[in-house]
This record gives sequence, C-alpha cells and structure tokens, in this order.
Amino acid sequence: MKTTRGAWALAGVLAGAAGLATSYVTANVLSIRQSPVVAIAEDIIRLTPGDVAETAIDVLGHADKPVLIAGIMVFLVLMFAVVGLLARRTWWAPTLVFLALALVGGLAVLLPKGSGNATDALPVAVGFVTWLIGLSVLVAPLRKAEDAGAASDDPAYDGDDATRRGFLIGAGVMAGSIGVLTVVGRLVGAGRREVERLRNLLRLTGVTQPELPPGALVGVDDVTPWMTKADDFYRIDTTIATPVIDPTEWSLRIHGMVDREVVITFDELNELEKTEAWVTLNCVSNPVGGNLIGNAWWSGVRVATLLERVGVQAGAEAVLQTSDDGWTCVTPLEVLTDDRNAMLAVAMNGDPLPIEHGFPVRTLVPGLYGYVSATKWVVDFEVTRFADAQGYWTPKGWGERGPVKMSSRIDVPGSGDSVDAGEVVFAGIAWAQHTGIATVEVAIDGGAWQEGVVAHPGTDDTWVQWRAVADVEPGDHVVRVRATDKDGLVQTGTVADVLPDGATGWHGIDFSASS
Ligand SMILES: Nc1nc2c(c(=O)[nH]1)N[C@H]1C(S)=C(S)[C@@H](COP(=O)(O)O)O[C@H]1N2
Ligand SMILES: [Mo]
Repeated sequence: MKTTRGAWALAGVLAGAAGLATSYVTANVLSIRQSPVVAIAEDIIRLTPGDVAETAIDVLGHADKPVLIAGIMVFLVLMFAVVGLLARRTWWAPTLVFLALALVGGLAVLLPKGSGNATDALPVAVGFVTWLIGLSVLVAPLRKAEDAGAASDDPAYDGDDATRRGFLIGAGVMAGSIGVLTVVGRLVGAGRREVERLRNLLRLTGVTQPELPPGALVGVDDVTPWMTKADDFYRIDTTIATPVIDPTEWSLRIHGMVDREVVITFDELNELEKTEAWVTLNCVSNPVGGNLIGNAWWSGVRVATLLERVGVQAGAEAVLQTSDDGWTCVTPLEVLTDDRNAMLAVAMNGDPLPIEHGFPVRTLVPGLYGYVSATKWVVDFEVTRFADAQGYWTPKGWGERGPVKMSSRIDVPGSGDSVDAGEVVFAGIAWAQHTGIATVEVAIDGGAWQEGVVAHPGTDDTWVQWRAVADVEPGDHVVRVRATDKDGLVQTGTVADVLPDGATGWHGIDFSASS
C-alpha cells in the first residue's frame, strides 16, 4: 500500500460534498425553489406509488421528506467514496459517475416542467464543475505519492512528508470551505424562506376557491385537465434570480399621463373589491400543439378601478408595465379597461400567487399573450403612448400588440398511439381567448372535416375541451384539428412560426388503427 484507500475515499467524499455545497449556494443565490438534492427528494415523493407513500407517511409522519433527504445524502456519500476509490485507477470512471449523478440532478430539477426554467439547472452545472475540479485537486498529491512509491525500491515508501502535507492541507481547506459555503447558502436562502412563510400566512380578502364551471368537461379521460395546478403551470420569464418580494414592502406606482400619481401598497390592494375569473394564459412562443398554456382561477383587483383613481389623461394609449426585476411590456389601455376585467392578480387557484408566478402581484389580461400583458412581480405602471414606450420583447422583433391567435390541440389519442379501428374518439383543447370557440372539427388523412362536440364553460376567456368521433379504417393515419371562433372565423391552416406574433397552422398527430 503506497497510499491508504481511506485517503482516496476521503478525497472523493470531500470533492462530492464541495459540489453539493456550491450547488446549494448557487440555488439560494438565484432564489431557485429547490436545491438539486431537495428536487430529487420531491420527485421521488411524487413518483412513489400512492400506497407506498402512505405507508411511509404513516411510519414517518411529517419527517418523510427530511428522512428521504438524509437517505439521499447517505447514498451520495457512499457514491462519492466509491468515486474516490475509482480515481486511484482511472480518471474517466469518476467523471462518468459524477456525470451520471449530475444528469439525475438536472432531470430532477427540470422534470416538473411547470415550476422550472432553464436557469434552474445552473446549480447542478456548478456542482458538477466543482466535483471535477475538487477531485483533481485532492487526488493530485495522492497520485504523486503513489507514483513516488512505485518508483522506489522500498515497498513501504509512500511519498515524502511534503506530499502528505499537501493532501492534508487540501482536504482541510476543502472541508472548511464546505462548512462556510453551507452556512452562506443558508443565510442567503433565509430571504426566500421568510417570504414563503409570509405567503403562507397571508390572508387575502375576497378570494374564493376554484369550482369547476358546469359544462366545462367533455368527458374524455386523458384530455388536458380543465384547471392547471400551479405546480404544472408553464413558467416563462427572463429573470436569472427569481424576485422574492416581501408583500409588506411591495407597492405599485401608477404615474405618467395621469391627473394624480398614486402609490398603492399590498394592504390597500388587498382591501379593494376582487374580481375572479377562469382565464387561460398562453405564451406567444407556444408552437402549434405545444404546451406553453395553462388555465387557472385568478383573483385580483380590476386594473380599471386603479386607473379611474389616477385619472388617465386624454391622448394616452397604453401602460408601460415594469416588474421588480426590470422586465417591461406595453399593454393597450383599451384592453386594460374594457369589460374583460384585466386584473392585478393576487391569487391563482385560490392561493396567493406562487413566487415563480409573480408573488405578490401580477397583471393578467384575457386575450393577450403573456409577453405583452401578464407582468409578474409588477411594481410600476406608466400611462403613456405607444410611440413613447417599448417593452422588453418588441425591440427583439416581436409584435407590438400580441392578441392571442385561435388555436387547437389534439390530446387523445397521443402521438404514435395505436387504437382499435372503427369509431375512434379524438379529444383535446381549443382556445380563442375573449372571442370564444364555437366549433371544433377533425379531419382524417386530409379528408372531409367532421364536426365534434365542444364543452362550453360559460366564459370566452378560457380554453375549451372538445371531443370528436370519426370512423377509421385499419392502418396508419394522421388526424388534424381546427377550430372556429364565435365570430365565425375558421382557424387558418397556413403555417406561421411563433415569431413575431404567434404560431398558426393545424395541429396533427400520427396514429395507427388495428382491426
Ligand atoms: N417579470 C416578468 N413577467 C413576465 C415575463 C418575464 O419575463 N418577466 N414573461 C411573460 C411571458 S412571455 C409569459 S408567457 C408569462 C408567463 O407567465 P407564467 O410564468 O406565470 O406562466 O409571463 C409574462 N410575464
Ligand atoms: Mo411568453
């Protein structure tokens, strides 16, 4: 033995722990909801079959998550020790193990796609790089000792004292850094934990729980659920560090072309009368058949109420909205003040807005894409003219107005599914917010359009579920869908890209039918 196995294992454990520490700090600095280890724990909980999970909760009570996290840590420490031992022989085996662990972590963070965006994977990337650097730094003296021993005639020779000191110093510095990073990570994360606590304690007035509107369901399993849960709601924003706002410190300033400038606090907003509605929000970047769309029960204060307070001056056309993180958009005054009840939303599906979806206040305008209307973490309204203001996305080539384009999607059968030939049930969703969907048709293999059934939810500001039945011969087929809105406009089959103002074209899927 030139160097002890223990030293190599220790090098692996320390490098591994250092990577966990840097990823933890990164997650907290960016106010990301979960560090990678917590994300893995939550995914395991979510993917655990119900009966197993119930037994675990019976046995462990509320400790189930901490116990799971502790278990993951023990597993990781063992893996890191193995990595250290592997490093004695090769460089690629430890790299592969770290890579595999990083991939699992990255997947765990990005898998629940509702809650995340790409920056959520940054902590994992930082941790991975730390692992590689940490390991190579720590094993360098061990390798030197090993080589020196091999070159020596004395079988007991295990390198000089300087080399051993090198390893001990490296290991000590790394252990100390891990301790410091963990403390820093906790301190940095305290801000978000405190705001989460305040959010849980918040008592909102005039906010009711969502209730399924009669007639909203088309009665097909596997069609997109009527309500999108907050955790499943797509997330799009340009922020790197998620704004974490204490509601007692939040305010909205309304100024510009107004008679009296107003600054409204969260308490004042909370006292005002609420409007509530089912509204479907979608992203201009949603491709045909894509899922950057969600439907929720929103509660908030009408923007019109606040604009009446400030007195909008003649000649004003729009509001330049600014969020806490500096993102901006310009929204036409007419859609902010007409009967569609554009709102400053404080609740989503009956709960205070999730931090990722704009806590404590965001704007919501039925019928407009999010990029020109749905400002999360909104703090400033400047009443202005289109000629005098520009939002974040318009100079980058996106349309100035951004009204939602009618679209429809097939959910059932799934792409590539096999079904029984004969009468096949197709189902999905269609939307034309604030105009409303009248009918939906499907066509098999480019044949005649056949009308389906639309489940009308009693509002035009949401998606609708639809279902259609068509006779299908055995073989491979493609089914397409198109909608018609309540103005009689038929959804165009002309294919347009998402840039500059939303995709068009018919969604189609391939499926096969067997006799
Ligand atoms: N502050 C802020 N608000 C924003 C954005 C943003 O980048 N920053 N993106 C907008 C876009 S493009 C969309 S589609 C919606 C998405 O809202 P969601 O993340 O709650 O689904 O938020 C809008 N509001
Ligand atoms: Mo968007």
